[in-house]
Amino acid sequence: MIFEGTPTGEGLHVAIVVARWNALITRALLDGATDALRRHGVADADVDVAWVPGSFEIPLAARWLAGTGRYDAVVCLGAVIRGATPHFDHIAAAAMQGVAAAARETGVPITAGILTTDTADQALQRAGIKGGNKGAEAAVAAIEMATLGRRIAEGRR
Ligand code: RBF
Repeated sequence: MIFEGTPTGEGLHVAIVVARWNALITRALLDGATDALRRHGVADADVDVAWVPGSFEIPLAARWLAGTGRYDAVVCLGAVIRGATPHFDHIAAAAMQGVAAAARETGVPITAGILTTDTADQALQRAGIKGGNKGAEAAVAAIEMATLGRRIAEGRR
């Protein structure tokens, strides 16, 4: 049997965690994510958003949301920009590894639209200012994983 998720979000409940740090960029990611969820059939009323201070705090909020059992998937959005700070690698790694751990612990799909870039300009480009929006990609990946999980659990294609 071959299992595959689909980009059909009808009836799904989705939570979004978004970091306030670099808010100009993360708001664009949030716009991309909510727009993608809507276009793929997720009802606005079935989408909840939780703001956290920075990307370092994303995993805990994602874990809390996933742990409620109310959501089919959680989408995480942040922007870690290298600039001149040695903190960059630590924050980026903690955010990504923490998100992965929260997904494993709960069994709820949690996707990461967390940008890690050298400059704010690069982050803006990946937040849909000129083209693709990584928030939208993370939202569609969440829908795909939620539908894949259902199909695997039910043993059907
Ligand atoms: N959070 C981000 O989401 N993106 C960043 O680029 C970012 N840079 C930071 C740089 C420094 C030097 C510090 C101290 C924090 C930064 N944070 C950033 C915030 C971090 O994710 C977290 O919210 C704070 O460290 C509080 O725990």
